[in-house]
Amino acid sequence: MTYRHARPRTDLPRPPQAQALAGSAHVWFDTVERVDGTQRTLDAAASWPDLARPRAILPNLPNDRPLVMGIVNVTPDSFSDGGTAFTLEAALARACAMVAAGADILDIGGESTRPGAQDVPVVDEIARTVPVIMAIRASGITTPISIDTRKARVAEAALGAGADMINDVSALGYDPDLAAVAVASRVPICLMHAQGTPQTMQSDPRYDDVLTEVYDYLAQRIDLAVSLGVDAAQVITDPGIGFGKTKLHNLTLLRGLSMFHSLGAPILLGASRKRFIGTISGVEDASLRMPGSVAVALMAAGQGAQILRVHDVAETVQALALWRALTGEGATT
Ligand code: HH2
Repeated sequence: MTYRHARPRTDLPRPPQAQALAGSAHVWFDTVERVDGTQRTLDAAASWPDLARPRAILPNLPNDRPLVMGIVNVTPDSFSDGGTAFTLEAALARACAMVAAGADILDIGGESTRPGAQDVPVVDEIARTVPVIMAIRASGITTPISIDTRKARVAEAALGAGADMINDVSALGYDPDLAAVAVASRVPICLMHAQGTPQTMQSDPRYDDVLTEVYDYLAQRIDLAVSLGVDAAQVITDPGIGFGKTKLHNLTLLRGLSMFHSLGAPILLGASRKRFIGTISGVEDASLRMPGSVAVALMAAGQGAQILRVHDVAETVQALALWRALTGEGATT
């Protein structure tokens, strides 16, 4: 297997041979590292035009800057904010505040997938998420909504209530019917890597080479989705930070994140408030991990990630506004 890794840069001015990384207005590359076993070769960016091609994300959203996806967990037990948006009123208020703070997408979830979490029955997950989506739409908010679920029936109900995208942390591995929902609705679907299930994933995660193994897995899941009738242009990929990964696995994936552009799909990254941020910064309380989360979001932005899934929308939007002003072509004028 040969891996192509566009080396991301944001410094200015750009040399004439610079290419926009996956259509980014801020991240560019002029070199692609080709890795085949132990052999490493450097190619000019122009040899690989697919790496410069803009990715389709969601209609009416820009695809040349990182989008901020605000997390609304309608759960009693999510790892950092469980119970804080568990009523309809609280979830709606959270969604409205995130939109006012500049969220580009809202990700509504009714089942925690934190390590050790138990499955939530379909009827309960629908009862948690669908009224929230309906209330958001009834309030006049048109911001695209993603439904964070592994289950076909939940996705179907959420799309019927006004959701625009499916976020499946099992990458079609949990519910065999979910692909058909994506095919029929034609909405974007995020396929995320996880090793194991939420019940088992943090017991002893192991990889020989985490970057290439996660890459290979996502490539296989994209192929599977396409074989089931999903349009490749619908697929969004996610390396699954914290899902069956140690601190070192997470850091390796973050450092190598831009390699995932060669899968041809937009990259979604969900690192917000996760354990490795607390471990590295010495902050045990997950709700206090905003600064570390913003640091990781900026690192991901610098690698051309298209969607950043975060709890702290206002802070991330502010950080990205500065990052955008300091990078990108417009920054020179
Ligand atoms: N992480 C979580 C949930 N959904 N979806 C994607 N695509 N990527 C992620 O990294 C991701 C995700 C876990 O975070 P959170 O929703 O805050 O917690 P919980 O699962 O406990 O509700």
